[in-house]
Amino acid sequence: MVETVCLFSTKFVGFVYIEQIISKLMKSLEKILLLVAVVFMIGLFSCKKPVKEGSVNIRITHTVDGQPAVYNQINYINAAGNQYQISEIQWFITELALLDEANKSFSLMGTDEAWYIDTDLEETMQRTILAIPEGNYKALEFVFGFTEETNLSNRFVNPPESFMFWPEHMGGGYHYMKLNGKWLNPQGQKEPFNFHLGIGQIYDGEEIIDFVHNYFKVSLPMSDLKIIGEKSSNLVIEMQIENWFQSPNVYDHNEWGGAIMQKQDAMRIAIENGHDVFNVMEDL
Ligand SMILES: [Cu+2]
Repeated sequence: MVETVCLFSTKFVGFVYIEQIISKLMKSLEKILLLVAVVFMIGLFSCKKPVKEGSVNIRITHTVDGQPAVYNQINYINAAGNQYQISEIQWFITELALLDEANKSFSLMGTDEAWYIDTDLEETMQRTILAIPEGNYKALEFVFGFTEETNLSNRFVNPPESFMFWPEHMGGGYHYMKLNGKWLNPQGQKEPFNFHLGIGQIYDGEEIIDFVHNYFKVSLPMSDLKIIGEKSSNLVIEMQIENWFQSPNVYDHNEWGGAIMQKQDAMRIAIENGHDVFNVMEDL
């Protein structure tokens, strides 16, 4: 009897011991499975390579006949034969974007953003855009001025942008550009011109019967801009001032006078001439 009890208890102890081993093995197996799962997940994520990003620095330059513009001197002659000078240029770029080789557009500014450029304010003449996906880009695109949807009155509350307002009764919103200068009139006198572009008006006599949104989209081909991760590339957007006045329409200050904000015909030919005003170069 005693023996049986002993035997039983030995068997019992042995059973408990095996159970403990199995339990330990299970726990180890669980740990191994967890480890395998973690390693698998890490592997999965590391297979998807993170997109490398580079940056681009964009500088604006204004030129006349291929040379940097010189201000406040009657030193230029346009296609119409007007002798003229440039005093200052203030203008807006919106919807700036890069176009990649698959025609996919990468936006360089928010839809509610505008880049104000002013030849008297050096800090407005360049900007750096970060976090551009690595790749080859074939064109730079932007809107000259504002689209109808974004040209909203009172969107700028502070100068200098707010100084660009376009009078409400002429269509509101903002000037796309103020290109101010002087030309020598037929009497040989210096006369100021405000070559201002924005919303045009269609008149029936004195009454305005319609508005014209004169903005245009610019697409500037580049010879393959490479954005390389953690590196900065340099682009220059050039405004070739003389081209506002020459092709396809010869713009004559004597014909249009000093103020054109209420002359849609003058603004229309300026906008048509705008097709080859801009140029982009890679600054190596
Ligand atoms: Cu104006």
